[in-house]
Amino acid sequence: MKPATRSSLILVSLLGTGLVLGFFWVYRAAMDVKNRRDQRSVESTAEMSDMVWIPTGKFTMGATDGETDEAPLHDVKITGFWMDKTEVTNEQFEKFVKATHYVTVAERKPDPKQFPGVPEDKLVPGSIVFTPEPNVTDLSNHMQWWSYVPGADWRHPEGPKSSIADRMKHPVVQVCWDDAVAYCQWSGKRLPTEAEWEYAARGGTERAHYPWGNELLPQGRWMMNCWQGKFPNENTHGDGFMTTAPVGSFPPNGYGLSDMAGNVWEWCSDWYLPDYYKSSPRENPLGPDKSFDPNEPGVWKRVTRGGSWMCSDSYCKGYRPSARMKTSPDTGLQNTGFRCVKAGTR
Ligand SMILES: [Ca+2]
Ligand SMILES: [Cu+2]
Repeated sequence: MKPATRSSLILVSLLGTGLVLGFFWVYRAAMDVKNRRDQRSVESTAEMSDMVWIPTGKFTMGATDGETDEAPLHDVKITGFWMDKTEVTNEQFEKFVKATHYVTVAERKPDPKQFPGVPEDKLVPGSIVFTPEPNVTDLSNHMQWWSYVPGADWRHPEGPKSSIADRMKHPVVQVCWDDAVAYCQWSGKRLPTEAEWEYAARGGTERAHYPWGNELLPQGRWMMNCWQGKFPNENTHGDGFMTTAPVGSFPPNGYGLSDMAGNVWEWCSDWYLPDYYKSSPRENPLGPDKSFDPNEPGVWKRVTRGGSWMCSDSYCKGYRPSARMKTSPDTGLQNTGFRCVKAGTR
């Protein structure tokens, strides 16, 4: 699904309109974020049984049958690394929060400096929740199904009345890039680069459409948690899940990684640049040193990968291994989480 940013949605929720006006402030906010680095204490809790070894190798990155930012196809060499078998769960994230008392961005009051002119009492913590308007027909405007909900955060993914009590094995959501980086640092790991992520997602297949091969429904079976029915108003949950699914509910790929397609978008370390592949290094690319999203010029964004429970074959196909998404680093969403990687040897 298309990205939405925390800052722009806070502004929309406060002002009704004013998006265009908002871009200036969003730009400033993004620059602040860019210059911020979380210094959290590093505590090693690496449990290798939760990770799999992704072997050194070479793969063809990108696609020619996807969006323009997936092209050109190019060969990339990747040095082997460890990767979490699953997306980080609510249970795992709770351990981190208990140990560090970390407060996620969604739980913090928006910085008044980013919203000049907005009364202080309107600046309340919150995050971005899937709230589809009835009878959406034009899918070009994501504001029809995303809104800033006060009190929404990782413990309350749909707002203050929701709970994760029966979802502890589900991926944590409503965590922004900064939160994900803080978790990775605490666990002695880091976020994957976009290239590492795609290499791992392909699971040893060569240019396949999906992490398991070329067929969407092998033997008529859903291989991932995505969206069935007419998005965003009809969710027939043919795969068994309305929103997120417990991690590992579907068969793992060739490297033993679960949910590399669907469930939640996963944060990568790279800045997003649509034409990066034209000039990216062919060995362990780390991403560009700047960001640009033609849909929201001025807002620096980080890459997310893998698609989510909101992606459908009739619309975005975001779960293909080559599909690229981008979100501003201070934005948490109900369909976005992460997993970590770690350098080393087998
Ligand atoms: Ca589903
Ligand atoms: Cu999508």
